[in-house]
Amino acid sequence: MSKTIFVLNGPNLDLLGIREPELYGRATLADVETLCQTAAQRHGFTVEFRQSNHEGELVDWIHEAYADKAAGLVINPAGFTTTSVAILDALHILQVPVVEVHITNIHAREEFRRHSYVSTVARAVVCGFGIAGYGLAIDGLAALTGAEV
Ligand code: CA2
Repeated sequence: MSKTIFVLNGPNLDLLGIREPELYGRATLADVETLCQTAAQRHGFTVEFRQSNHEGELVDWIHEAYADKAAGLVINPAGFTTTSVAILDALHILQVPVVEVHITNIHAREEFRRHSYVSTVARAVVCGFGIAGYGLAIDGLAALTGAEV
C-alpha cells in the first residue's frame, strides 16, 4: 500500500480567501494545501493536493488514486456534493477510506446542501470546523489506515 493520500477539492474552492470570507474564511487554497502537507507529514503520508472546477477531472483523479493504490482520499466536493452521481460512482471503486470535508456546517445552511451523494460512500464526514477540518480528516485517515505515528 502506498503512503500517498489524495486531497481533492471541487468547484470554486480556488476562490477560497478571495471571495465570501465571511462564510469560508480568509485562508486561501494554498494555505489549505500547506495545512494538509503538515498534517500528512505527521503520519508519514505524502499528499496529492488538487482542485478542479470540472466534474470529469475530479472523476479522473479518483481513478488515478485507485490506480496508484492511494492509502486514502479526502474530498471536499463543494457544489458537486449534492449533484454528482459520477463522483459517487468513482468513489465506489476505491477500496480505501474516503473522508468527506466541508468547511462550513452544511446542516446549518440551506436545506438543499444537506443531501450529499458522497456521504453515502464516505467512511467519515467532517464539517463546520473551517479549514481545520482538512487536518482532522487527515488525522482520521491515519487512524483508519493504522498510519498513526
Ligand atoms: O462548506 C463547504 O466546504 C462547501 O463544500 C463549500 C461549497 C458549498 O457548495 C457546499 O455546500 C459546502 C462551495 C464552495 C465555494 O467556494 C467558494 C470559496 C470562496 C468564495 C466563493 C466560493
